Amino acid sequence: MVESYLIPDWLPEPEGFASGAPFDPVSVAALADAVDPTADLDGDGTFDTVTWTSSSALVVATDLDADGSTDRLTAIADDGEFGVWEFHREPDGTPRWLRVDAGNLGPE
Ligand SMILES: [Ca+2]
Ligand SMILES: [Ca+2]
Repeated sequence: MVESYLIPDWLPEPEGFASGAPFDPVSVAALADAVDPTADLDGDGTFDTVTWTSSSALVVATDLDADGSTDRLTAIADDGEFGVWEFHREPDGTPRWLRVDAGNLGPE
């Protein structure tokens, strides 16, 4: 069982984010960067992933290139709605979070 952090109260719950409700990847990534990763998603021996849970959602933050900054965020609500965001840097250096996937995991 992977250790999970509790989603703090000040963070908007990611429920409904796939339909455009606010989810702030910048805040979530900052949160992820501030704590120690608790899971090794790619199995290379270095912890790279932080997860949070609340009563209604699960958030997974991964540092893909092991530079200490989160590059990918996945949020899954308990109704199966999910969204995936990836960190990109514009040619001029401006950081940007792009939503790369969204949908619903539900079977129906
Ligand atoms: Ca790893
Ligand atoms: Ca990184």
